[in-house]
Amino acid sequence: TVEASIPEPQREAWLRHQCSGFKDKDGFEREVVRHVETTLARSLYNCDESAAYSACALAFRDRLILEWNRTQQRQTFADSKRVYYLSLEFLMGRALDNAMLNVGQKDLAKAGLADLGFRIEDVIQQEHDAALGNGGLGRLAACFLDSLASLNYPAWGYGLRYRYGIFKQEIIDGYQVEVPDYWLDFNPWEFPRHDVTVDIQFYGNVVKSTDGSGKTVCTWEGGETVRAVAYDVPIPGYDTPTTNNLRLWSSKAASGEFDFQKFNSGDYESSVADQQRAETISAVLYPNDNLDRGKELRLKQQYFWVAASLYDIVRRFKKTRRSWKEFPDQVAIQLNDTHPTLAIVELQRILTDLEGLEWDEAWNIVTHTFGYTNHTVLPEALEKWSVPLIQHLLPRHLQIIYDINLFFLQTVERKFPGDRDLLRDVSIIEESQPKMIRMAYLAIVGSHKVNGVAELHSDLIRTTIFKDFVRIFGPDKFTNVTNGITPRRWLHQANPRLSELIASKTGGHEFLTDLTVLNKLELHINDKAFRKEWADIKLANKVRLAAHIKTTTGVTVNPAALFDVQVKRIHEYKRQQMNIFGAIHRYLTLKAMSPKERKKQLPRVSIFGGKAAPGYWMAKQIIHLINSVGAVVNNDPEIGDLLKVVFLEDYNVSKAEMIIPASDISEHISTAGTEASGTSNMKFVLNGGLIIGTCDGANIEITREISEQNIFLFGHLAEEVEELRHSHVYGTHTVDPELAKVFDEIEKGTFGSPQDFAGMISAVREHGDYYLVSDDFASYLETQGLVDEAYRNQEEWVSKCITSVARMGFFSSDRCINEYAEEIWNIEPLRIDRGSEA
Ligand code: IMP
Ligand code: B1N
Repeated sequence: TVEASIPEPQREAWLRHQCSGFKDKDGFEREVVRHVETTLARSLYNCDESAAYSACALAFRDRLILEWNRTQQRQTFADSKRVYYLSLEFLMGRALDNAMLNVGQKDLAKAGLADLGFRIEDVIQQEHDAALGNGGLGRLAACFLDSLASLNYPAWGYGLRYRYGIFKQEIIDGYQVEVPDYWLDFNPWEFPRHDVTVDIQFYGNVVKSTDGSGKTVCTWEGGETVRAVAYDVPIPGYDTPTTNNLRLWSSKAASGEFDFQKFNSGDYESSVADQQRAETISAVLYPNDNLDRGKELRLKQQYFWVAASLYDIVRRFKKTRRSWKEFPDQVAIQLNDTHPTLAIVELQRILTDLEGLEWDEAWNIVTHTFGYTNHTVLPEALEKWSVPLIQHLLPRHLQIIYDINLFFLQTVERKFPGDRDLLRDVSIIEESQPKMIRMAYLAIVGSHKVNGVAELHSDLIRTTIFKDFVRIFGPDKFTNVTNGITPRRWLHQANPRLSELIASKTGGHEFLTDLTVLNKLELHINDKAFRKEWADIKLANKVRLAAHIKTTTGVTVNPAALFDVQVKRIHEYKRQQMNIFGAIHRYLTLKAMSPKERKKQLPRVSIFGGKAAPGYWMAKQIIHLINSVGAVVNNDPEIGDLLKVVFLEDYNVSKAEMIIPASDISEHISTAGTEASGTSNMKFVLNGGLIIGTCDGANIEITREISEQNIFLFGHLAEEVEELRHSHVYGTHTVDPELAKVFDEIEKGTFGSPQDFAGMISAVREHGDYYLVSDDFASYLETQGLVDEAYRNQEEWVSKCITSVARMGFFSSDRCINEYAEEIWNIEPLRIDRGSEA
């Protein structure tokens, strides 16, 4: 037991004074007041909401860390297999509400804060989002951490502790302006581990020598070192004491504060410059979503993070004193996209160069340890690193990559003798100028499983970008794990009233740990009072969003109008341009009507939100057009409530928690075959909203679960896309006539200077309409008409919403994590006892 590890003479004293955290409201209040007075050094008389937040967060943090300790001890003593989730992004959002709900003490905290003079909602709002991610990929990692802890899996996340997360977006004169997101001023959720450090090497050169037995040994020498310092973030499971760890690495100069040698010799500036250069590595998150730009600093981030994490994992494994061949029985490492692919090379380097294993034995361990998740088929997002850059930064790793490739190509040659084209096509090294390393290929070759994130996506990778690898490795290496979302944050926390209503109809909160329990809702579909309560909750959520829209944009919207929402990263493939063209079309249609006819129309609010990558010019044009259309439409007295167009500034996780529950219809309208999965589609439906969408990503599986009756699908199918693109370029391409009217109006200057939007129009009219906006436009408009019609019948509409929610059980990230655990990681849950008994 853990107790037995404390030496006998001191054991009694340690156990007698063991901390246990607060147990009741009184204890909670005492902890809050203590933190206000001592930790924060504030007097009780000037404790504002922000101090109340800090103290409350510290009280919960103390609780979490006790359970964190117990969990880590238990996992260490049980000696069970752990999974390590390597992700460059963790889009966590706020932690306090989640911590309170997961440990089951929100009611207690609410009452305690009320005694001290605060509303819990206001206190929660004080927290700055932890925004260490761009979008879906980063938020998926955060949902996975919640599920891993809630299901009691021994699991760690590894990432980078960026000083600046994703930028804050301001809209000034209709344009996006980026403001740095400095979020670390006060962060009670992280524990610095100044004793857990790893020195990471860069540059230098490789020296070959022979050891006593005549074996060639490669040593990586020289270069510079940067120090990685661990910061730990506790991840509480829901309704379980299991509290897992997210370890984030921060970079600093390896020589400590600054180089004393240089300082003493009068070179103060350069010693500070060294320090700053080291700190630059973890300074900022790259703000690109689904785009690879091949920047040297990004490669440095990747290696820094991967090397520190692997050092930590290997050190932990070595403590078990097991033999190396047992490594894959103790350790599973999941690569969240190709960003951590260097981990494959690094582990091979550790095992051969540092631990002295033979190549084949080492490679066998490596390939049984890693799994690789692919998240995109977009060519511009598939990572490639130039050979000269890797040669410069990581000379030994480049040699190992060449060896991995050589041995791989030899097995291909044995299996498909003489197929030179195949060898060229699957080579990890692309024979371009300069040569490039194809990271996805390296990840496939170095992993035992490769998965896509929704059925269509997994089919597409098997039949297109990775088809040759399916021939080489066989089909079993490639699998699908459809994404999921945590119902704790995305239902219980974001939509507490709906969560309580569901609990009252399904017999308690079991649905939060087994989402398939939602199917009990279908039994109540004919209960009029239930449907009324359901509709009231949706309206209340819309009223709250309307208030937010009013204070942030000044636009008054009618909560009874249909709320049509598209919030996600701005990207041409996600087709916000089609949505705003559609809104313009609606505006023109309304303007052309007689006042009498107009009166019969259904009022609609078009709500947009999302960030554009700072260097993505077209995405920025789209934001500008949305705001320019809003400025005209929202101030047109003839239109009034019938159409409003708003762009919500700075879309992030905490805003999503408010926006999603207020949606009637949300748009998931990517060109078929481009959105790997999408996860907000799941969140919207789970919150009682319907979808208008294309047959893409997880929309397809959502349709299968909730039935075609309950979703508004439109547009061309993935298998038609290639042919259409071809015909645009080589055939005669004419713009859809309704879309042409929209373009005419923009070009007349109705929404400001037409030059500002010329790029968006010419992308469709002159440059091949790669995203099929024109091809899908008629179908899109028609389907939006069906949405209007359906919404008029509110009874029907609410029934559709309830039925859909009832059938969403499949999309829990718990189901998804269980699939990874069984099919890829081969790990078992490990339960921890509640209470102080350790
Ligand atoms: P690691 O596996 O050495 O990185 O340990 C992770 C964390 O778990 C450490 O920082 C410890 O706080 C905790 N931990 C690991 N092993 C033990 C143990 O035997 N007793 C108590 N805590 C442990
Ligand atoms: O990953 C999500 C999916 O639901 C989305 O469909 C998919 O677009 C998203 C490079 C990415 N794929 N690739 C990225 C992000 C940052 C970056 O630097 C690529 N994001 C996705 C979860 O599976």
